[in-house]
Amino acid sequence: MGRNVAQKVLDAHLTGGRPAAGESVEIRMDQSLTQDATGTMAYLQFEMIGLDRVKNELAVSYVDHNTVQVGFENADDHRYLQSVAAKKGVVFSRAGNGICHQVHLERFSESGKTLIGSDSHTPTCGGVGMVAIGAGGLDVALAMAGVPFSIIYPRVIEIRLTGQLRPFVTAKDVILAVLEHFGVKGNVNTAFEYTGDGVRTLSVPERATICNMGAECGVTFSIFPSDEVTRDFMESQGRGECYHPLSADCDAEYDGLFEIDLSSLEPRAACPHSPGNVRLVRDLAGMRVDQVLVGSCTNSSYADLVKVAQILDGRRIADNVSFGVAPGSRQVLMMICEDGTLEKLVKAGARILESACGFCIGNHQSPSTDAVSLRTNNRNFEGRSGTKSARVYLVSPEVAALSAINGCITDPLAQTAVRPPYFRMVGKFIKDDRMLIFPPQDSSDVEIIRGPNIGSGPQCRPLGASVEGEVAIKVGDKITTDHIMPAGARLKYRSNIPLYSNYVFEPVDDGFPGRAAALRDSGRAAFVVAGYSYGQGSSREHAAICPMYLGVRAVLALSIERIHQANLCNFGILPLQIRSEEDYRALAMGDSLVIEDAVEQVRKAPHSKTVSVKDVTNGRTFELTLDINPLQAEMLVCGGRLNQIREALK
Ligand code: MIC
Ligand code: SF4
Repeated sequence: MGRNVAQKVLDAHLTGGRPAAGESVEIRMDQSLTQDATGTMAYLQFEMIGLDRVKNELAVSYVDHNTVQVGFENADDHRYLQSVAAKKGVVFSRAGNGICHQVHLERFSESGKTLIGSDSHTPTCGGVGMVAIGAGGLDVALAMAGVPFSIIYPRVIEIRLTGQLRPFVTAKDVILAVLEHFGVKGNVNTAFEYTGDGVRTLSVPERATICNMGAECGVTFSIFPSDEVTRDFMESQGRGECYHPLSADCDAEYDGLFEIDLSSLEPRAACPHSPGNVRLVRDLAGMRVDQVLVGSCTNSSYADLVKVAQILDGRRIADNVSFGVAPGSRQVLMMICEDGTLEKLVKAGARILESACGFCIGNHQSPSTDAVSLRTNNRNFEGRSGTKSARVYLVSPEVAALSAINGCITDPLAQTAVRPPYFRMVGKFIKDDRMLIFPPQDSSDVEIIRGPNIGSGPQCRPLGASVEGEVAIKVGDKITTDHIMPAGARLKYRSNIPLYSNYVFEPVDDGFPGRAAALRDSGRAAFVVAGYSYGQGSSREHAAICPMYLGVRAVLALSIERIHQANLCNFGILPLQIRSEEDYRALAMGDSLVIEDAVEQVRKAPHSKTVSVKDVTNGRTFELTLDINPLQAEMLVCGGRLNQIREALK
């Protein structure tokens, strides 16, 4: 039987397990990336593992999230990251060099390779035919130590593209159509593979936009074949040797099919407050907008900004709109400086923002109260912009630019005032890697610099014979990691676990840290009860580390998203799946729960898939699903993956 592209890359990197959908397998990860907000913890944990140098082919540490530097904390993080990178053999991408996914695509991606990154949008590099997977910082630290990464071998869904996009219809509209169809939940242990004649009509940055937002569906990764378009892109980056042709066998099989006719697609928008809440732009046309922002790892490529500038050329941003543009990388910024694009943007009234995550993570540019904000990024969770009452719509750069001129959401297909922009892929990008610092061969005299913001790595306690405690919070469906561990103004505490823990569940219930810590200090465990899709969104392992620090020992949820489920195991928190909505309703805040014979039950879980929990308050015993592999069972018993590794090294 033939193999598809996803399977070919996975199988070439398989180090353990059977390559069949649903099986637990181990994959060798060639490359790794970290960003600063997850990176400090990743390198603190890499240090705890005790190796002198990284062992994978390429490790890159980016600084792109915390670049606002109000107070000393961000800069302390940067200094630590730069010094630990030099010490451990990691390439360091300085603040100002751009957003990790954009820079990695431009400067390091290689078709047919595997990449693990401590950021959920790592799959962006699937645009050149990489299996690129987002994970928690500890999993990336382990990959840097040469440890294979465990995943469930995904079922591969074919997304067949036919036809060609019409003017003003974009890659963003393709992925929004995918999100409309698949939604933001229920796609775990799945990969999306793009096929069909339409593929060759899409440039690499367009393919990258599509792979980037596959993360919003919750898939493990998205992938395109590697073809002449990929070759031209690599050559234009001066890296022709990183192109390797890759296509599916003609008799390759898939686990499902979704067809998109690019020619009949229309512009779309993801409406508040979920990337899965997709509607046609034409149905929203006329809505007044207060803010328009172009940027983020989804839509900040050179092509995106050139097209925005063409639309704005000779025009002016509407008086009621604040318009900002953040180029995705220093390369993009240099390109738009040279070709006149920057001038067009500035003349139209754009506020030029740093090449960084910035507004996307709520670090700045929070909209005004009740504002409508149109953005080209990938997430519009409530409050993520920094303004709880704001309504964020996710759109293509083209729709953003037109709406900025008109002051209201504009359907590009229903207007004739502005001609469609045109972009032909350039033959040569500016290649200037001077903001990358390559590690010295001999780092024996490099000193790791730890300012006061650099705390220590996480310490977890082993699982007790039985676990007794209380439901310290009960939440509903689609609780994102932004709800569990807010970013924005709190992002600067990422390197300090005790401090950051004071903000666990802040947007939902700010009394939680106090209640959980009181239980912990009286020797009892805290339990979290949740609905469907708990932990969707980012890869931030702090959403597991900080609850662990506060004494949470189990999350009981109707379903838990992939990366978060792995992070919970990594930090010794049992990810228990509630089997029915009736059981969910029966569990109340404040209930006393006991998991008897916890160690024994967890050790049996890889086979039994079951853990029983007694609710002492209402006298019921619940059977919950614990879907873990034997490695995870042991890490839960040891009190997390780090304890397990250190035991093994003894
Ligand atoms: C995000 O887009 O939510 C982030 C911020 O990039 C996160 C990582 C983090 O929380 O640091 C992600 O996507 O994993
Ligand atoms: Fe940065 Fe936003 Fe991309 Fe996350 S989604 S990596 S915050 S640009």
